[in-house]
Amino acid sequence: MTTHKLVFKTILVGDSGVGKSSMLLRFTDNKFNPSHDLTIGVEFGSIVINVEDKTPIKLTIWDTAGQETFKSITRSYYRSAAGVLLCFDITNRKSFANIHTWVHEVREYGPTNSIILLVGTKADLINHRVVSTEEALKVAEEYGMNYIEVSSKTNVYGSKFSNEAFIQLTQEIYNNFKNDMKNNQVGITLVDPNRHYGSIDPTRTDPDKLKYKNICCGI
Ligand SMILES: Nc1nc2c(ncn2[C@@H]2O[C@H](COP(=O)(O)OP(=O)(O)OP(=O)(O)O)[C@@H](O)[C@H]2O)c(=O)[nH]1
Ligand SMILES: [Mg+2]
Repeated sequence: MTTHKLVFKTILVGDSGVGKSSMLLRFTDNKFNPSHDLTIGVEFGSIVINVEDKTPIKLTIWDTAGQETFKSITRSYYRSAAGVLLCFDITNRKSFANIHTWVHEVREYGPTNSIILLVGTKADLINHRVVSTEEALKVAEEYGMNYIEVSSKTNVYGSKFSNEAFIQLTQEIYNNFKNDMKNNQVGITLVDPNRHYGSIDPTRTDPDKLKYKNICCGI
C-alpha cells in the first residue's frame, strides 16, 4: 500500500570527494565506506520521511558525480529537482570556493524555485577544519540558503544526526509547497492513493530486482 502522497525529487551536488555518496549511504543503509569510490554518472536512493505534521513524503535522491567529466549528465538532473543538497568539505577550501559555481549551475539549469541547502561535510575532522562555520553561514545567507554541518563517518555531530540534512531539506520543500500550492512546483509529484501502482511479489527472491538502492545512468 502506498503510504505517501507526495514525492520530492532531490539531488546531491558538490565537488568530487566532498562526501555526497557517503551521505546517501549513511542515510539509506546507515553505513560508512572509508574509501572514495568515484560516482560514475548518477546513483539513486529513496526513503520515506515524515515531516513535522506527520505527513509522509517519499524523497528520491539523485547522487551526482562531482567530477567535471560528468557535468553534462548531472546537469540534466538539475532541471527537475525540487531541492538540492549543495555539499562542500570543511577541510577543503577549494570545495568551499566552488560553492559559487555550483549555485550558478543549479540556478542556470534548475527550476527557479528549487530549495538549496548548503551542507558542510566531514565535520568530525575538527583538527583539519579550514572553513569556519561563520564563513559558511555568511555565504549561505548571501544566497538565501540555510546551512548545516554533518559527519557521515561518526553519524552524530554535535546534537545532530547526518540524516538531518535530508530531513531539513524535505521540511523546507514541504513548507514552500504548502505556502504556494497553486504554483505547479517542479520536482514535486502528488500520488493518487486510490490508484494501483503495482507491487513487488513477496515470494520473489531475485535480490537485484528487490534492491533498494540502484545504480543508474552511468556511462
Ligand atoms: N572523516 C570523514 N570522511 C568522510 C566523510 N564523508 C566522506 N568521507 C570520505 O571522503 C571520501 C569521498 O567520499 P565520497 O562520498 O565518495 O565523495 P563524493 O562526493 O561522492 O565523490 P564523487 O562521487 O567523486 O563526486 C571517502 O574516502 C569517504 O570515506 C565524513 O563525514 N568524515
Ligand atoms: Mg560519489
